[in-house]
Amino acid sequence: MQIQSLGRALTTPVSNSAPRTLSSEVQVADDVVLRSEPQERLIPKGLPTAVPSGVPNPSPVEFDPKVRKWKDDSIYFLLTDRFHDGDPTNNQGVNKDDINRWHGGDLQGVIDKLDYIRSTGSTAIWITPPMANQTSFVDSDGYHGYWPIDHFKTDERVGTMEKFNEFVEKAHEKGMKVLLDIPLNHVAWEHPFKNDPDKHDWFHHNGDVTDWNDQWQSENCSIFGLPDLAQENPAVEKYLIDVGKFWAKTGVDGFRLDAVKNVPISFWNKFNEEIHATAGKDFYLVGEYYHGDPTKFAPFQNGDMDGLVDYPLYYTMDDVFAKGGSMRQLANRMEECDRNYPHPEMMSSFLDNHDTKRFLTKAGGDMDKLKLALAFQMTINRIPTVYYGTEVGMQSDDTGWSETSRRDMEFGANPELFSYTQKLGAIRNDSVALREGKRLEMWQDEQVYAFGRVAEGGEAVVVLNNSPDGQTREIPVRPESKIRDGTVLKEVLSGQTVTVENGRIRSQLNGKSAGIYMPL
Ligand SMILES: [Ca+2]
Ligand SMILES: [Ca+2]
Repeated sequence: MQIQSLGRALTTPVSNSAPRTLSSEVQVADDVVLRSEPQERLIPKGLPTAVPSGVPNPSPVEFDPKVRKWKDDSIYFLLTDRFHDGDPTNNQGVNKDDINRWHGGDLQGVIDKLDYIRSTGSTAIWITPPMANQTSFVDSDGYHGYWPIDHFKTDERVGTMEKFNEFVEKAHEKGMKVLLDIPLNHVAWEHPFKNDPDKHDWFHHNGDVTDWNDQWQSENCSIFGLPDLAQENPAVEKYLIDVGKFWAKTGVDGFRLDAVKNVPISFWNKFNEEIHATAGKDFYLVGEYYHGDPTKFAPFQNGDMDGLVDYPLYYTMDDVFAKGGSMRQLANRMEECDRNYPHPEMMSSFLDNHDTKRFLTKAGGDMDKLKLALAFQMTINRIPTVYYGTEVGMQSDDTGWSETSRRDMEFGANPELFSYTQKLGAIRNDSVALREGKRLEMWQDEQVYAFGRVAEGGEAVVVLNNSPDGQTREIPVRPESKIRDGTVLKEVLSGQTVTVENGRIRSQLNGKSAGIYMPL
């Protein structure tokens, strides 16, 4: 969550949303089998080990989402309220003419579109928090999910807990993982704990953050007056760990942890350790740390957080691909990030999200810039996250972009771009080199950047031309590569072939385009 996720003042209260006790865990567990053992409890009933007929399977990558490693996945991130309205009967206060109000999207809508999501090439779905949210706050609604008023129940506008369980089970049946977004920094203004005299010390009382560069303020002050939880209080720590265990037991495959910067790292170390102990070491814990300095990220991955959303790389992709900066800047940033991140392959790359202007808008609507950036994102050693609508060219407004980045999904808006996104997804899913290979620098100049991906089972060479004009480079093969003179490489986006000569790959690329070369 970033500042733009928030509203401005208090209005309509949500009725009697007292937090449930953890006895609800039993209720949640009804849809899963073998509840006696924590690890087995996480395996949904009827999980297939092969691709069912009629299910789009874009790749030979391991189908079973409980077996497939997260580093082999790619993530589709959607705002449930803005994706698809599959059940109009749960709509309350819907006003689709107002970008800040509820729009009616729900878990049934996501279930209805599972085949669509899978067809993009994505193998995991990150949804915004489904917890019960404060209805509204002055001129904004809690449609985004980051104003929890009860961490232990779903929001009825999003769907029942039974519907949530159905969503997780059906996503798994189609070979997709579920990444659940959880806000643990704060609660909504009207959360019943806020005015409970016994819970005064559950919150910080230091006013709002005024200096975002002050780490003490970031952790101990409020964001727009949202009651800021005191995670250093053992009772709060236990409560939030119970929240995590509650949702882990629904069978989801990981958490996206909101506002990591606003909570002490000591809490995250404890929380993540406990969740991994409950849900297994492969349960993906990825944090939102809003910072551009890669040196800040290592302590989290050296603790028990598997990955973070890669903001340092995001800023550089923005400078280079959207704004036409030098490819040397990108190469330098990749080197810096990979040197500082203990596990770069577990970091999550992104071009845009619900807290940023959409990439295509920053690129002035230039589709070739978006395609080039997507090609980079899908071929580097990160878990790629695609924000809903990117695949059909959705844009924000230049002003008011934080809200307009969250417009209703426009299915089918740009078939050509959709097809290109699908192709990139399939190329990544089909290639063990692109998913798991060691990344090797091969070439950098102002316009062109090239790197290799080398794995036991294959390799790939990626060349990116950021110039508006066509470019040709003769790129030396790395000694670590099995590619030799006479090796025929196929450029898998165009289908053209090139033969390696004199230890070099001759790459001819149109302006703002990518080449992904693989041995035939
Ligand atoms: Ca609905
Ligand atoms: Ca805080």
